[in-house]
Order: sequence, then structure tokens, then C-alpha cells
Amino acid sequence: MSDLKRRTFFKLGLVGAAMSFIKPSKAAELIEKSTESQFRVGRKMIVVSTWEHGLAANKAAWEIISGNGASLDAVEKGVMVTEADLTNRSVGIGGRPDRDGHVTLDACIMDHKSRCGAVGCLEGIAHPISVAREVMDSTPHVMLVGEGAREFALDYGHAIIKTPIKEVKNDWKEWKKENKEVFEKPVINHENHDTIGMLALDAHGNLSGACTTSGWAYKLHGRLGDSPIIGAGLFVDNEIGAACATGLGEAVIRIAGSHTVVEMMRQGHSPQVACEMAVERIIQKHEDLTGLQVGFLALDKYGNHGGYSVYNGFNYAIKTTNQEEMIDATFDRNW
Ligand code: SD4
Repeated sequence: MSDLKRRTFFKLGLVGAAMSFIKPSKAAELIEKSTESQFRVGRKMIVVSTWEHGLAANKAAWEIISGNGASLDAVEKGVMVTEADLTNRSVGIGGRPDRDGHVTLDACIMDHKSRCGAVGCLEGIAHPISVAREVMDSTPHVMLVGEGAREFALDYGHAIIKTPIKEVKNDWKEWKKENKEVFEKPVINHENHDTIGMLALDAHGNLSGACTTSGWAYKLHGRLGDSPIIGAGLFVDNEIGAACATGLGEAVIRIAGSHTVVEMMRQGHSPQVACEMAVERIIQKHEDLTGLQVGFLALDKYGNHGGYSVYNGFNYAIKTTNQEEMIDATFDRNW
């Protein structure tokens, strides 16, 4: 008997033991509920992704999922929509630069076989998520950064772009004038929050995830956040579930955020409760929570989802056969 089967068997045993104290009708209800959530094979196709831009990204992912395609292809194609959006200031081509004026892009991708790829501090390439996938598919490595990542992307023929785009460059020049000496900590809030993390479950019951960002606006050159780090910005375990993060990457890295969420699900918690537990850990580990927004999004093997953040304002997009909408995540506190 596999570990997982043994554990679920054990859980059923506990449910069964409790039944002797419960009225028959209630007992039947509980068994049904338990069977639903714990034992059904994942056949519910679903795509979830962070923030409002997730709606358009989910649509692209859904085209692949609904055509019986792989969740890995779906999450890549899905977040590419956001990377290509020139109006988005925290992902891809339209992203804001670091303090020195370089737009440095971070991304990672992970599939149902725990294969993964990542790029960090990548400059001048249109689709970092596809470079991350290329690292996964074509090299023995997991992560390439900086100039090496760029050379690799060029070798593999990835589309080049010139960044920052004009409007963003003008904003950066203004910012420079006002921040000559100091390194101001930008607030991750409603205006500066656009990393996309996407999780998908396909018709074959396979989970994959992708995460891509230009990171913290006006960061120090060379800074990496959580988004390209497997286990921090994204984690997938096909036996259990998947999770991704948005917000202040430094705080997410400190608790290996997405991995933590998946491990909470492994212990039997729902995606919602798992996200709450990871946020609670972030709160415990930081004395000063001023401006420290982090949101987690999780999806389990059965298609159940959940999201939770430190402050209000985090939302995520969901797409299933009969649902396409934004969901406001619950949160620990108000801004
Ligand atoms: C980072 N986590 O680079 C990213 C930024 C982000 O919503 O998610 N913003 O730290």
C-alpha cells in the first residue's frame, strides 16, 4: 500500500470510529463528504491565477486544458498573455526597472513530475516563462540567471525586446530625481502587485504551475525575489497540490512559502487553511508588518482552491467548465 493510500485509509478509519457516536443520517453525510474531498480521483479541470490579469491568462490556459491538453502547456501559454501585456507594470515587457534602470525578469515553471525550470534577472527577453521551460526541457539544470540566462535564451531563439518601454523609462527618471541617495522600500499594494502565479489541473489529473514577474519595482540591481525560486514563489506536488505566492518576495522566501502551503495540504488541510497557516507563519516571523503584503493561492489534487493574504486586497481569477470570475481572498488584517 502506498504511503498516501495508507494515510487516507487511516483517515477513513478515524471517520469510521467517530460514526458510532453520530446519528446515522449525519454519519452518511460525513462519509460522503470525506469520500468527496479525500478519495475522488482528480478529474475536475480548473485554472486559477493571481490578480485581475489572471482572467485573460486563464482564458488562454483554458483553451489548452479544455482541448485535453497538458496543464504544463496551459500554464506556460496562460502567463505568456500577461508577459506580453504592455500595460502591466510588474510582469514581462511593460515591467518597471530596478534602481539602475534595468528591467530584470524572474520566472519559474513546474510540472506534475516535479520537473522544474527557472530564470532570474533575465534582461531583454519577451517571455521569461518560456526560457524557464527551456531550462527545464533542454538542460540538466533548474535555474539560470543574469547574462548566462540571456545568452541561453538567445541561443534557443527566444524573442528579444527592448526594455524599459518608453513610458516606464520616463517614470523611472522621475523616480530617480526624487530618490537620488536613498533606497526607498516600495510598498507592495494595490498599485504594485502584479506578479502572476498560475496553477492548473488538467483532464488527466495532472497539476502544473507557473510564476512570472519583473519583481519589486526599483529594487537593487541583481535582486531576486521569490518568484523564480521553486518552493518559494511556486511549488507543485502532483500527489498533493500546488501553490504560488505574490507580494513581498523576501518574506515568502523566509518561510519557503509555496512549499509550506503544499506541505500543509499534505498534512490534510484544505487549500484555504493551508494558505492561512503559511500567512500566519509569515506574521509570526516578522516583527514589523508595515506594508508587508503576501498572498498565497493553492489548488489541491481534487480541484479545491483557496487563497489568503496578510492584508486585504488580494484576489484571484478562476476558470472551470462553468465558472469564470474573480474571487476576493480572505485576509488577516486591513491595510
Ligand atoms: C517579488 N513576489 O519579486 C514578487 C513581487 C510580487 O506581487 O509578487 N508582487 O518579490
